[in-house]
Amino acid sequence: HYLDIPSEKATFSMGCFWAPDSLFGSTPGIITTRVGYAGGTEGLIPTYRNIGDYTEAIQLQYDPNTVSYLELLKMFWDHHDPTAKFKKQYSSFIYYHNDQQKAEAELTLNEKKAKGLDVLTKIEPAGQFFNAEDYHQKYRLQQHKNLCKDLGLKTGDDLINSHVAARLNGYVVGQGGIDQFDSEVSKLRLDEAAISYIRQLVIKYEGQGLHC
Ligand code: MHO
Repeated sequence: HYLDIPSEKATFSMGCFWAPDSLFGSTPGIITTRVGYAGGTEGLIPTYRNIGDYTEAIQLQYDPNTVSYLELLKMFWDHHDPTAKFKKQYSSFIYYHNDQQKAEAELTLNEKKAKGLDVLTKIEPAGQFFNAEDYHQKYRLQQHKNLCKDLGLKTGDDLINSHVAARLNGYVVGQGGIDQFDSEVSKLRLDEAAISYIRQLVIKYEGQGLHC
């Protein structure tokens, strides 16, 4: 059972948080995901409408024996433009949870800079993470209301804590691809109707990339 698997946290900001939620959700080794707000002024309680100086962030629970932090960092760098100037809400941040993550984040940042890239990414210690509103959790999956209902995903907490929700939030937009879906589908304990519904979405959207 996945709850017995050793897990670590990773927290990234890389623009609108819907896309990395799907990107990482179907990545092997990711256990659960949640989207929220990080990195702002202590004492301010951020919301989507009143985000203050927080960034939209994704927090991952991952199994370090299956996916390394360096692999997650590679995905972080490859899936947003760290040289683009945005307002703070969409700015590029790595929030590290321990000294090793900090060192590896700095290593990869320095590699980018050594290539002459004007990288704006900041590396900061992970502070308090505020969950985003329920409708932002597994946003792509939530567009399939009947599927969520059939899977018993009713509340924001259901969506945050469910491994299956994390995987399907990627698969419904084609992330992970059909071969990976077929190879892990038996572990997800879905009924036949759900499997064929999701399968046609994976096939339809595979390779089309992510957007917000
Ligand atoms: N363009 C998107 C951004 C949402 S994101 C969670 C929208 O406003 O619908 O910041």
